[in-house]
Amino acid sequence: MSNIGVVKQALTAVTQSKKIADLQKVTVTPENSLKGQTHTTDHGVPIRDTDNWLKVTDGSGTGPSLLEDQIAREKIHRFDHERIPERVVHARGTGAHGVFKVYDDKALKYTTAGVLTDSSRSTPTFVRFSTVQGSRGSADTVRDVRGFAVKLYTDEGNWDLVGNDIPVFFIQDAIKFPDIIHAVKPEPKNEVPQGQSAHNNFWDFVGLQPESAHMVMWAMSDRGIPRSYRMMQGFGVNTFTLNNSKGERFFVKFHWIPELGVHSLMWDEALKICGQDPDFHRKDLEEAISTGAYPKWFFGIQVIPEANENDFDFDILDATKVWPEELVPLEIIGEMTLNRMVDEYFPEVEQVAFCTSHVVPGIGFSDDPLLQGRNFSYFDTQISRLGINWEELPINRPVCPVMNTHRDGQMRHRITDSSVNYWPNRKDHYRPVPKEHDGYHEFAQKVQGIKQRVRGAKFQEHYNQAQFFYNSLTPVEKEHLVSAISFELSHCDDPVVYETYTKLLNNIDFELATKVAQNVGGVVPTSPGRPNHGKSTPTLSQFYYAPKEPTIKSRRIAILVADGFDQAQVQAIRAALKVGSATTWLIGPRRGSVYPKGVDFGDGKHGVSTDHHWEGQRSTLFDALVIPGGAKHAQALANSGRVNHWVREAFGHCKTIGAIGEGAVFLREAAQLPGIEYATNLNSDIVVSSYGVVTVGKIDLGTVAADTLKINQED
Ligand code: HDD
Repeated sequence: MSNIGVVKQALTAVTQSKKIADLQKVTVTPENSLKGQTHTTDHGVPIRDTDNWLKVTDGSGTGPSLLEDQIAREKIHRFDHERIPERVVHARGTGAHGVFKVYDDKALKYTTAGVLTDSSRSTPTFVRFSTVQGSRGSADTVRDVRGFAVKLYTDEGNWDLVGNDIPVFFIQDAIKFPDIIHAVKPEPKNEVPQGQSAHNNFWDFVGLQPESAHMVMWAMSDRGIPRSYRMMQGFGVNTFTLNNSKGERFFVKFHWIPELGVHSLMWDEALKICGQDPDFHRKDLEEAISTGAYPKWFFGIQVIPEANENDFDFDILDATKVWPEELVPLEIIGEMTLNRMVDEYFPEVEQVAFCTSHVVPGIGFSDDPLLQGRNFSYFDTQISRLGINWEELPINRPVCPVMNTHRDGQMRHRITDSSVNYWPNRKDHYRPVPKEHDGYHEFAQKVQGIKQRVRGAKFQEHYNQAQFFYNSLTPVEKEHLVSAISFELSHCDDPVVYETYTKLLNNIDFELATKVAQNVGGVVPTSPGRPNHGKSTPTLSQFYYAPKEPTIKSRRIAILVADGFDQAQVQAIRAALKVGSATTWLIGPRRGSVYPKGVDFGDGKHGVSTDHHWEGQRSTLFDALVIPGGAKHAQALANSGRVNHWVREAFGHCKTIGAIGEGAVFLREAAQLPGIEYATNLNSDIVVSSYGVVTVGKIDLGTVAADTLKINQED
């Protein structure tokens, strides 16, 4: 068994929950019991041969295949029907199991929901992360919004909190959802592009629908290219409500904040990873969970008492607006940890189905017009994807009792042994919960008005918060935003589209509009479209979420080696990084044995196995890089064009690079990282230079003839 396998087995014990126990009832074939089991048909008949179709043959082994072969027919027919419709949005994703806990009962003043107030509970959860635009087989690291959908299997039923990694949405009213999605999806004429919003139709739509301006800023910021699903925030986005035992109602927004901080890829990295490892985020989640680096999020709520609904200059029911934390503080009340990957993708990740309308007692909806429409849409889409009995599927069914008069329909699994299937009935089956007890009840909201297709007055303002977000970014985040919008608009070839959008940008910020317009040939403004209000907050920049103590937990660190590397140094580095819970990966000239300093090449005994060949895994797939000493090894690195590119690329992506002795000479003389100071002798033990390049002069670097390290000019 591999190391990861051993760790996985050891971790299984701590990842049990009511939901896992429930799923194990249908996990009929745990992997360790499969060995040696007999192959059967679906109707259970053991079969002797699953490799050859029944034929009429004269003994030569060839001849026409017979349709009467029910075993072959079953195999092919099952296969023909393996696919179900992919999700109309968020088709590409991955998922994991976990647990949710609250710290105390502080939220009792807002809600009766046990899941939010009972600290003795460990509520099982399943989370599905996703991209939005691409189809099921698209790449993970595209620029896009990320879905963050959480199913909480509470004692009072399932609560689905179906959010994103961005706190606002493109549109205010659900009736516009088909328009925004048609616009962003591949164009109808040619079905391009895949996994991209960089095309005419998306920018055409958002240019004409300015309520999207705020979310476009977020999506084009570094939030659109997360480093990992584990390193992004999650937001319920819509305004929900909480009800307490006194009959009071509060408006609420839900937040997830990652323990590891919010981190992004560089755009150049993201583009390359799309090709080098399209499953980068899926694998990242699996690697973290299987090595015990369980991803964790803190859970927070922003709460507004009903009486204060109208106290703000924005409408708190408008999903294109955040509630600034300076106005509505974030209260952290719990946490969620993901601790178990799925056993099989399809029945768990593909069949999991979320509905915003699934809430539990103590939680309710608001008149947020986006949420109201979502509450219709999700149930409907699950019927078309999975059929009317989708809630009976193992991953979707609650861990508390389910009992009602719903019956029949395709793929019904439950058998209810009752002679009545209606209420009221003479047998007193399916009695609703008495009023004085628990059970879901709607808040008695007074509603009166005129039927109209309209939006509230405050819904008409679209730029204040887009500007607020832009103002809150650090200079480097602003630079990335300019580059991102420029990339996207450069992919639009209709001048009407990029001219319209650059004009719109001038309503957000003059400098932003000018830079983008100059880059893409848009309309360069001569004066601001509207004044910049100058307001900002630290809480919108992703730097705000850096962990209090810097951590390398679960980071992937490459150690570049060639024959002749210093093994003692590598062992020391690996041990030190393991203490910080990082993973280390030896990258060498070949996957197989590489021979350390002082050992004969190919001696058959002292080789060290590398994890990857340096062509096989590029620097983009790692967070940092270490180059140990060893003269012969450093020379070999210097001679490889690929290695030089590897190291320069890591440097270009601002990755931390460490080098020791001859490794540092290689950096200085061959890779020639610009503007860096290096350790040059034994006395300058360690030099931390700009851009996170750290060199250690364990040896007198002066003794290594610099000019013996030459760059291979092929690269
Ligand atoms: Fe949605 C899927 C998030 C608005 C209609 N949505 C879906 C998923 C996420 C979101 C994370 C994937 C769930 C999964 O992993 O299975 N959607 C959002 C957020 C929104 C939002 C945060 C704005 C606040 N969505 C929205 C609107 C509508 C929909 C306004 C329709 C009126 N969304 C759907 C859907 C999907 C979906 C078509 C496709 C697959 C599914 O529901 O299960 O019904």
